[in-house]
Amino acid sequence: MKIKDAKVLVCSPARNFVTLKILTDEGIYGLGDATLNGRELAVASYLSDHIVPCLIGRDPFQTEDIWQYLYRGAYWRRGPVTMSAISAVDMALWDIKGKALKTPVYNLLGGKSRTGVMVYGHANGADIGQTVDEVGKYISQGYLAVRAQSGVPGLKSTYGVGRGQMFYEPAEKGLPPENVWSSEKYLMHVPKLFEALRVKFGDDVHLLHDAHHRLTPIQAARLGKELEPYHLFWLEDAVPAELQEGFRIVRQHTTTPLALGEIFDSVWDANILISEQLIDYLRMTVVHGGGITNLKKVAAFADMYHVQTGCHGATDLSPVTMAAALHFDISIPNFGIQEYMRHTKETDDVFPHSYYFEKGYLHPGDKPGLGVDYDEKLAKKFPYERAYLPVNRKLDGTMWNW
Ligand code: GCO
Ligand code: MG
Repeated sequence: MKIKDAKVLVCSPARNFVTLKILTDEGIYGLGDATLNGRELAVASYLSDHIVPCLIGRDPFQTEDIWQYLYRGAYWRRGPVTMSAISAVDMALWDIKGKALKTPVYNLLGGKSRTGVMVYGHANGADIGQTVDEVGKYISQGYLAVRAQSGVPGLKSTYGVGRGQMFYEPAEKGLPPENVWSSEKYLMHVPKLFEALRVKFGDDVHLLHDAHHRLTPIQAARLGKELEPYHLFWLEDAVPAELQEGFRIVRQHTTTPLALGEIFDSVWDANILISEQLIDYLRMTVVHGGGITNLKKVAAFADMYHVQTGCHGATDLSPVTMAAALHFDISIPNFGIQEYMRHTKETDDVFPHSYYFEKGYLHPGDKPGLGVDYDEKLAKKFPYERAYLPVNRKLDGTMWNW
């Protein structure tokens, strides 16, 4: 079997997605997700201008060699644009391999290690009362784990508080929206949210929270400590993680489990975090972390240090990534949890898929390959529209992390 052609497909069914479709001379094709929120066209160009010409004529079964060719062979390694492009190729090749061998991809990764993939949903509200109600809706839909984010008194808008209740779509059309931030106000508020949630729902439901890169290490340490009575499943992205060593401070002060890494694209973003056991969950994902081929290796390394996975699964990752993540999640030994934000109907219609939700778990389905398709005709009805994630400023106007 040989790769005959590859198409880079950009569409916007409710939000922008970049999809790679690799076609073979035997009529089998594979799909990969290449979406990088707010910078989509950079990856599309990387693929069509630089990668696709190098793929033609290759054997699609050579997932490892092609990965090395694109990673080492580019000379310029790593970075989200490069790694998202490599990830898309890798996903599409695993999809082809599964279809050619007539088996779901998880069977090529070691087979099922569990019956289903526990997921967490996103609940948010303008204030504590609304957020509590939203968490209740997820619980009544069968979710075993829910991430809770609430508006902060005195701040007009904040991360995680959405447009639409079951959805949270941070990217907006036009130029980047500006949010206003105060770590002081936020830190006073969050423990009250989790106290209210435990009073209302008791101890069984897993509760998660995302600080979205906004705190300093000592502030994160304080938050982790104050949240200990409410035993969170995890506190995510408490501090921007460029300085991995900074997490020693957080770790020494709190037993709240820590999750990190949705923006990581290489094991070298997390080698200290993992080997010093500074985190509990690694959020690297198939689409930005180098595909299934790379993530398998990173997960094996993490497993040696008691770090479990918790793959990023926001709606800016397409159903192709969600499917790839589920095949990965269900097969590896150190799976922790999978994020699951539901896509809109428009998105699901463009990407018909076999994975499904049942009683708190996602199941990849048993179609050969990844089990996702792409309706090219329908996708054409949703042309790309430039959109950006928000930027963030402190109360005095200083730029801060969003
Ligand atoms: C999460 C994330 C997302 C990101 C988004 C950016 O935990 O799901 O933080 O909400 O903000 O993926 O594109
Ligand atoms: Mg996050």
